Amino acid sequence: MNLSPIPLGVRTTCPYCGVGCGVLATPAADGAVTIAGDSTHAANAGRLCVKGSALGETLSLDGRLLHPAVREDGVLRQVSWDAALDQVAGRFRDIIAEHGPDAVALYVSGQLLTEDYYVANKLMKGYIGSANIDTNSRLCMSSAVAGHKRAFGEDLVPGCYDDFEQADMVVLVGSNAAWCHPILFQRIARIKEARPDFKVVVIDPRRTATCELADLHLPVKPGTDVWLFNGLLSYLARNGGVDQAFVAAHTNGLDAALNTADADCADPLAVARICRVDAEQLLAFYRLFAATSKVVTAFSQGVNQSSAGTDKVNSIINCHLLSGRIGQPGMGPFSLTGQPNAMGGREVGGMANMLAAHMELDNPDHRAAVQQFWQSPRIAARPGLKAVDLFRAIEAGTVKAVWIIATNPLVSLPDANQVQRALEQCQLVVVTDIVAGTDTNAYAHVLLPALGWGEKDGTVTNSERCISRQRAFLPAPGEARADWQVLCQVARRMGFDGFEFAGPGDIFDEHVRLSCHRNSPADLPRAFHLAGLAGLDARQYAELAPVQWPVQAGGAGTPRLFEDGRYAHPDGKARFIATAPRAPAHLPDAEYPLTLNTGRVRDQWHTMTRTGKAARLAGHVAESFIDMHPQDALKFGVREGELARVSSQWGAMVARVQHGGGIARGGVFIPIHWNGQSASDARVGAVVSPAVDPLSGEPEFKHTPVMIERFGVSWHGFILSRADLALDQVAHWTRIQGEQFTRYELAGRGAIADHGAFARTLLGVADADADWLDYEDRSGAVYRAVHLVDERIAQCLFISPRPDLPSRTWLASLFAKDQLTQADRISLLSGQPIDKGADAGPTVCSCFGVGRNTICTAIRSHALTSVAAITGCVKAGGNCGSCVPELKQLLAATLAAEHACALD
Ligand SMILES: Nc1nc2c(c(=O)[nH]1)N[C@H]1C(S)=C(S)[C@@H](COP(=O)(O)OP(=O)(O)OC[C@H]3O[C@@H](n4cnc5c(=O)[nH]c(N)nc54)[C@H](O)[C@@H]3O)O[C@H]1N2
Ligand SMILES: Nc1nc2c(c(=O)[nH]1)N[C@H]1C(S)=C(S)[C@@H](COP(=O)(O)OP(=O)(O)OC[C@H]3O[C@@H](n4cnc5c(=O)[nH]c(N)nc54)[C@H](O)[C@@H]3O)O[C@H]1N2
Ligand code: SF4
Ligand SMILES: [Mo]
Repeated sequence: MNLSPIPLGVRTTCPYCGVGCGVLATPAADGAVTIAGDSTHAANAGRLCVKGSALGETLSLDGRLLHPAVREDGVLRQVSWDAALDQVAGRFRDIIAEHGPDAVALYVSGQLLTEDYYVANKLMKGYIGSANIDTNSRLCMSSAVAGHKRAFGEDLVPGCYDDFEQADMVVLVGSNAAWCHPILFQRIARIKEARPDFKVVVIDPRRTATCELADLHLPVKPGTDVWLFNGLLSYLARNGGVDQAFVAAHTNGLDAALNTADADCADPLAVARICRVDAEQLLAFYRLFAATSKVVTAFSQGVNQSSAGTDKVNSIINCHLLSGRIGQPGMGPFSLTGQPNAMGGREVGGMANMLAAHMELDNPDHRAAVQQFWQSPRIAARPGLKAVDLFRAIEAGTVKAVWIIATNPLVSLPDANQVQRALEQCQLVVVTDIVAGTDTNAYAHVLLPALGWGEKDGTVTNSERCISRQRAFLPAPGEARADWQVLCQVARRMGFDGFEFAGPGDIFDEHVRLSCHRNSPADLPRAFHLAGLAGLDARQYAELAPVQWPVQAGGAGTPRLFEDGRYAHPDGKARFIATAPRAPAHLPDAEYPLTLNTGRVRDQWHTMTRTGKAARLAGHVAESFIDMHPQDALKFGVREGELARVSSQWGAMVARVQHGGGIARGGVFIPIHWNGQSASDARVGAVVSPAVDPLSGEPEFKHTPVMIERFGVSWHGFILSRADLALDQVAHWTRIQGEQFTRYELAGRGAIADHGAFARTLLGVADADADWLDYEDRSGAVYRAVHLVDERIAQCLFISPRPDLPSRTWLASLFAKDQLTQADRISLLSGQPIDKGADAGPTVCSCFGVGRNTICTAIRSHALTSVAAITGCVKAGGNCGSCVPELKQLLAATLAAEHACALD
């Protein structure tokens, strides 16, 4: 019998957020990959959010960096690996010989695998002998790390996801989990459904999708969290919220912390005024917290990314210590990690002020222990430069060579124009990436192609300390190599031994052994260790099942820390930290009167190098936007749907104004994702303040004083085109990936003398005989053109003096047709579908491509009253569930509108 082989899925881990979901990937012979959730992985039990579900659509090789290249006379030329590696090793060696080890740096990423990260850190700290290795985790988790160390003596996340199930209340502080940690959020949603008494509190200046689940939303004034939690500490102390026995036995420093809290925050009314929240609501939160012993306080970038980020973290932990709500099921502070391996990077000490395996750079015994273990020629003697300072040192010329791996700092660092200046004049910029055209790559002297997700092997650690394998299921494309391998090859060429690893399993084993090295109570104890994973053979490493560290000698993981009340400070106690509240580094003034907050949208990942490839993910939020209060828009003379320019003392960007995000007056919110590849000038990093937290060095991404003004244009337009276009001639453009086309939103200045000629130039249609239809209205300002090839639509362009252009969703549907009908042609030129139902509106459900108009029509015409009914009717929300919070909003809004009509 001739049976075709049944494709077997490969178990791996999602490369996006810190929830760390298990993925089952099944490649087919034609290269397509079927993606499903891994039902055996505890983080997600088979579920995936929309980004995870769309992973298969991001794996094509177009746009990939496949060969090493070196810049000669300003032009990048493909070279052999040998030539590229010699170049990197040789120039690093020369610069170190001339200027010392601190003249070179690595800037790496929480998206590296633990094995890659381990090798990078070993090379820099143990062999080059400098600690100038920092990472984008500086922009992300460093305040949480610093807060954990101050409170617990080591960077330890006490709890686990199961604590959410066991809790009676979850407080989400500065976290838009509905969009940023969707699978964890859905888990909370299911708990709430099963137990309606379960309380959810959201503390966020914006009314985010996460608020859909909230019993209470405190829309705090940005930057005021320390006041709020100091106020809670003070309230608990005065209202019977103290676990005296716990505080006495297991903590230090309460008096100082409480005195500090009482000094400014003893009066809830005063706190409410400062935090700009309703006093009754603030008190309601304090009472709820006091009355509920099983509370998890989960926090993310609204906490960490602040010039008081570390204090924000400790002000939260203080409240859990005071009430003894830590180390037991269903309670504790919980830092939500951002990147898939934010935690793994911390295990290997990937930041400039850490050493490997939770040892400390400023501890001479730790330095000696690591050097002894590595048998390395040297060990960095002092902390290196943190990210923002590192790029300043590059601009100042003290750091002369930088190797950037798996991060895109030209987009993601604050004061991003400074990063550009730094890289422009740096002697040697090496970049390892998987994508050819990133904003950062444009400044590389050497470009090295890395293996991407699905091609590489190693481990990652998620928010709950769970180590999971990422496994390869695709062949290596082009000449791409694994990051660990490239690092080892450069290290060997620099003349260093200690980098003879046969594969990631070997590196993992060394990492495991270092975690156990001299790790005993009498020697150099650390809570972090992986004793139970020592000596795995190749098969055991290949089959490694998810496990939470610390991993005991028998192999058992540890879901929860501090159950015995012992902390990692030498006295075994946790510490209260006095957190005196202070204002953000830069406050609005007459010149920059608004406060810029930045963050994420549901369907994009960071600088869009991967999610930007999936048409399914582009429809939800197609363009960058400036969300603001309608009255502020009036005040500053900008209008919803039109472009505006936002500027700060550091830089400027342009995006479209919108309302509806629940932004209080005085604030604007702009997403972080758009960059020089996806828009002409929407890079918000250029605007963001480089102020940092003095302890953690984490930038204040959420609080920059800005000005907003009209971005005056005389026409608006858009193009859908099967071919990619270069659009230098227009004042503003955004590029959006469609199913079978690329969409460009455009705006321009000045009168267009000859629309036909202008359109043909933009679309690159030189052939006078091309199948070309166009229409110009009598005013001569509204113009439409369609270019057909073999009866199919190849390109279309619409221009108008107003931004109210035809529906892109409707036009997109024409690209699926093999032949346009006469009716299609007529509607194209009249700029509207003949069948009005053909306009689905902007995508809400990305999995099934269901638009807002479709959903609202269904709600109205079928009198739907629940999300389940919407799903039953139009499928929306029936797969990953990421759009459920928005479906609830639409339901409420549509029902409210119906109700209002009924009353009329
Ligand atoms: N879709 C998507 N998901 C992601 C990512 C992505 O790029 N896209 N990235 C991942 C990464 S690396 C990270 S770090 C996480 C980030 O996850 P989150 O931290 O949840 O996301 P952000 O949108 O950066 O910011 C969270 C919220 O902080 C609020 N905030 C701003 N200022 C303050 C303040 O002063 N106080 C309080 N309490 N809140 C404030 C903002 O309004 C925002 O809603 O997301 C991860 N998940
Ligand atoms: N204004 C503002 N800025 C922010 C934030 C904010 O909230 N506001 N958040 C900050 C935070 S929390 C974060 S985490 C950062 C994220 O910022 P970045 O790290 O700069 O963003 P990514 O787009 O994830 O960059 C990852 C890069 O690595 C490449 N890559 C992917 N896989 C691999 C691989 O396996 N190997 C190699 N070598 N390369 C690979 C990708 O193509 C991409 O170019 O942004 C920060 N910047
Ligand atoms: S929640 Fe979504 S993005 Fe995050 S790990 Fe899970 S599937 Fe990936
Ligand atoms: Mo992050």
